[in-house]
Amino acid sequence: MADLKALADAILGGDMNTARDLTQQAVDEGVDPETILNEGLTGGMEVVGRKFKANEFYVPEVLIAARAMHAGMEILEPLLAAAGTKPKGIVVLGTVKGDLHDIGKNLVNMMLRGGGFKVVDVGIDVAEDKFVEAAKAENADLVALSALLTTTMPQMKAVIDALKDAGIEAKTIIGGAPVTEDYAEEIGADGYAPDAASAVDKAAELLAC
Ligand code: B1M
Repeated sequence: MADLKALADAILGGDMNTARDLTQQAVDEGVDPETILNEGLTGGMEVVGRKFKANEFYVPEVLIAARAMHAGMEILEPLLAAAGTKPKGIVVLGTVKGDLHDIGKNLVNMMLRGGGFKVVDVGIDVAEDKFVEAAKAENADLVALSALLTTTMPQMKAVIDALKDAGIEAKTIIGGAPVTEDYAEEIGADGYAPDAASAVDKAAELLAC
């Protein structure tokens, strides 16, 4: 019988093959894909996020857990799409113009996906007009900005201003090593998250989901 707790544990342990097998088994046994997602994959990633925040997990463990989650998601995604299951929200995510750092951004991407959000990753060195374009095209609920350099932080304000000028009502969240809660307030961002796991909590808070 499908064991979603074992699936969550496989995610936590980064066991990609077991995660894939248990997801397939649950699907074959007729378990609702959304239940498999919420109790198995997202359930596992939630614990990963908590451990990461508590410094019990480090970047490699998170990456390995995310890889296991992706193995399950590959099976579930077409089924969820066919069933018309809506993500918790649509997030446009990128590293701002002039900044090539993407490791933190990619972690945020994985954690948000693990948390049930659809993420449109626009990449690195992304100018404000590209964020605006993507937010419009995707009908984004949230625009998430990463910056690792003190010299590129001001670009976050440029993006937020450009979104406002374009009349886009998506919420904004910022993060990255030099960024602070105070800076988020100063530039008019709706939220700040110090790490990838907190980004999921903040996204859920901002989108009330
Ligand atoms: Co660069 N670099 N780097 N670098 N680099 C830093 C950031 C730096 C602190 C190193 C230092 O001098 N001690 C320094 C910045 C100084 C400053 O501005 N105050 C620096 C510099 C100066 C530079 C260059 C200018 C160096 C040069 O060429 N002279 C250059 C700039 C290039 C550019 O971007 N235009 C440069 C280049 C590079 C590499 C390309 C070599 C490489 C990037 C590779 C890559 O990303 N693919 C690199 C790296 C690896 C680093 C360090 C060593 C590590 C960054 C990292 O990936 N950390 C970094 C020093 C350090 O941090 N120890 C450094 C791991 C990652 C998981 O953490 O990205 O902080 P982080 O993400 C965290 C949180 O910040 C948060 O969540 C993540 C984890 O939970 N977070 C968010 C991030 N984005 C978020 C978004 C959110 C929420 C949370 O919501 C949307």
